[in-house]
Amino acid sequence: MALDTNELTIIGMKIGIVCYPTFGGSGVVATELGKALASNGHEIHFITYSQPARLDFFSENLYYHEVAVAQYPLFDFSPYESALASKLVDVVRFEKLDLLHVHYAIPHASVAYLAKQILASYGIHIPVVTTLHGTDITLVGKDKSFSPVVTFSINQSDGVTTVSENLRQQTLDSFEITRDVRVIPNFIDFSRFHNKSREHFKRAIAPENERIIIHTSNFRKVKNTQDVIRIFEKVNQVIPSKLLMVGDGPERRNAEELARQLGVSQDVRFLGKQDAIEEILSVSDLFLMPSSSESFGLAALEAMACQVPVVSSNADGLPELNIHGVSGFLSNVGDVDDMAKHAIHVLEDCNRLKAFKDAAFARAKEFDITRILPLYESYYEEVIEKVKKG
Ligand code: GMT
Repeated sequence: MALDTNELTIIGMKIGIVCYPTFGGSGVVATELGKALASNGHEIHFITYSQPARLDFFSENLYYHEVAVAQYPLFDFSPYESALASKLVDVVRFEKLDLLHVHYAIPHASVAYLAKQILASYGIHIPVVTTLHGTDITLVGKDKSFSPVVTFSINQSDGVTTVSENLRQQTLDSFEITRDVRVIPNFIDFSRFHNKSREHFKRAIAPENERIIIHTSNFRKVKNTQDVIRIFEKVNQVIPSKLLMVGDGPERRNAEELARQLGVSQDVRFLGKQDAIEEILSVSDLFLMPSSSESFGLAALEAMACQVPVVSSNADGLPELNIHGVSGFLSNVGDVDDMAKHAIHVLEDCNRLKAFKDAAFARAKEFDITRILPLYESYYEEVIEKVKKG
């Protein structure tokens, strides 16, 4: 770590990032953040149980440390937390990290606390920043079997961020928090997410020039994927359309079943998990997100960055992203009629659709990674300085 005396900012920090390496939003944010920090000259060490899905290129500043959990006949449940804590101790000591940034409270914040205590016995005081992403607070974290640990590990972190003001407020309302919590919203990297016109792909999906509606998620209960099908069925009666369902998860089967029951399955394509999501978004006209809970709505931001307006619920942090009547529309959770009405309004007129597409893109620009990255960098510096002063 070096000090740039002109700017008085710390450059070349060594940061350990802990996250879920799968397709979930928190893992995507953590990975994209690490990649951007690496491009900005910081040394980034991912410490996860498998290679993060979007860590798909070589950079001299990026390192990956796999957490391997030993198997033993006695273990009904593999002790992942102990393996992760031991790995954190090892990587912090030998790579001489300046800070650990853990994403998602359970179990990463509590494991970071354990690692911090062990490291203190070596005389190392590693600052820990915890980023809360949503369900770790709004769903899982509130469960009595987790809440004492969640409360304790948030309070013991040296810095805590949430991805929206709503999530910050829910954190303060749901747990006995004794420290300040900073809001740093989700972001988008426009070097990847921009409209990549794929006319041949559009023609293949919508040969009669139908409108293309899209939903991407992990098909969990909170995503209300059956509402996506219900909304589509209503829109399709008025405006000939196709629906692309991207992603996979426990609710996919029910959504497929409902599409058959409502007689729209011939117009709905379930595409499963897709890496090149920006190419599919780029041929789409409207994004549906009827979630019952959504701390921020990263998938909606990715759509907006590809000029796709959003019809969503008004759950949690969504109104902080989707501006009603500008980048799309907001409705109460479960109000399928209202969402269908808004979708038809956006789609029925070409000029209006174009205006919504432009406005969605302009809104997404406000979350450009070049605006959000400095917020994380200066927060890290603040936390490192605070821990140094004791
Ligand atoms: O959406 C999910 O269920 C995945 C989840 C995660 O933590 O992986 O996403 C949450 O974090 C994203 C990134 O910060 C947010 O944009 C999502 O809104 C949030 N999901 C929910 O709150 C349901």
